[in-house]
Amino acid sequence: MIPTLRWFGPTDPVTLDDVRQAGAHGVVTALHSVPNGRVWSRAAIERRVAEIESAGMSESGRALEWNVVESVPVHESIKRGGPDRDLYIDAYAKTVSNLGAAGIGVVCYNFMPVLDWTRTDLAWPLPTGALALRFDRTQFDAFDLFDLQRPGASTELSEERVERAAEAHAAMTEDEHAALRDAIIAGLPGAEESYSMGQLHAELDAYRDIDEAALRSNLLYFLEPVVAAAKAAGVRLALHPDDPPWPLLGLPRIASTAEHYRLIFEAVPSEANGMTFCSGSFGACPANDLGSIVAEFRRRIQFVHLRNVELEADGSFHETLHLSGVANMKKLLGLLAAESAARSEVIPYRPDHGVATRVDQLHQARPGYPYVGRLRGIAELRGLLAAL
Ligand code: DNO
Repeated sequence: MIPTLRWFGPTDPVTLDDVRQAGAHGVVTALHSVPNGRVWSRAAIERRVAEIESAGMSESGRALEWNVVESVPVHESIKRGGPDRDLYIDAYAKTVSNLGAAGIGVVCYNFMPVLDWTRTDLAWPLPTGALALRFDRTQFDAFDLFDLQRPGASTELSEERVERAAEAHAAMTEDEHAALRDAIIAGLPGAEESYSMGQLHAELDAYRDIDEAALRSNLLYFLEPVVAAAKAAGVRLALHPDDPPWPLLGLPRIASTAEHYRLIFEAVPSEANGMTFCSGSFGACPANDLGSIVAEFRRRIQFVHLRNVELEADGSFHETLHLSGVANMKKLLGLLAAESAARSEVIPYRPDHGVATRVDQLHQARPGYPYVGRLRGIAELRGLLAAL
């Protein structure tokens, strides 16, 4: 398998030298400055390829390489099935063709409506004092019910959850309210959208008539032409699971479980229609059996995110060190490495997120993406693979 690290482009305080020196052979990045929905031009892609290759040698003995795009964002109009979706689908297919022409083989994307990945707390102290990301179900409910005041929220949630959320809401200071709101709607790294409360209401309203079946049919409508373009360009698409893997704010979810992926692969069987296996996203739901997801979809897995979570009694979870938590990394890496060895195209993986260590806390870093915490992650994962 190919070790990679995510790099957010020229504005990232973590540099390509840092990426090489961490032991990554590949870079996972995107043209984050291109507005969502526009075509990524061949020239802009080639410039980024050249920038990465000219950074120097990786420990593979070859130049650092841009292996995976994470992500080409899917425009909301495509997810909602809007009247102008064909324009955006066409632009997406062109971007995929341009990426393939530049030799980039994997495109990671997600199909979560409105919000990309979501956490409520970006600095949750672990017992050692390192800071991790956390999703607190009660705090999220409190935001939904009392801050956003989403119509329908109180009827969807159980009485007990509403009561607990009311208590949590009343106990929060103004600063805590603001931090919670920011964590949820300001957009975490890689999420190309952020919203004001008014915009969020409008976005949610636009999904009023879209249930799980409608959202899935919008995904399949998008996949038909885009998978064909990917196949022709030698690109494999890799759908990232929902994070967290359950509905939020009354919005449907269609990539949270093995059954969800089965439906997608049965409908569009082309091998260019693949999965990003994310141990942390799937792992946040105890009903997801990580080993059997890898075993069932191993042929479809084109990219791997490795991180770990600890589950809390009420359905909350927090992120933790790569080798401790619900995911048995030894077992998962064993299965993934065997699959990778059997292929002509080796599977790229990256340590997903990392805790903010004391040193990281002295520097500016994107939530979940501090350097030292991820350096520890990639080192532990490479060590485990070497031992296997
Ligand atoms: C979080 C990432 C996500 C991921 C997208 C994929 O750290 O895993 O932002 O990149 O959901 O499109």
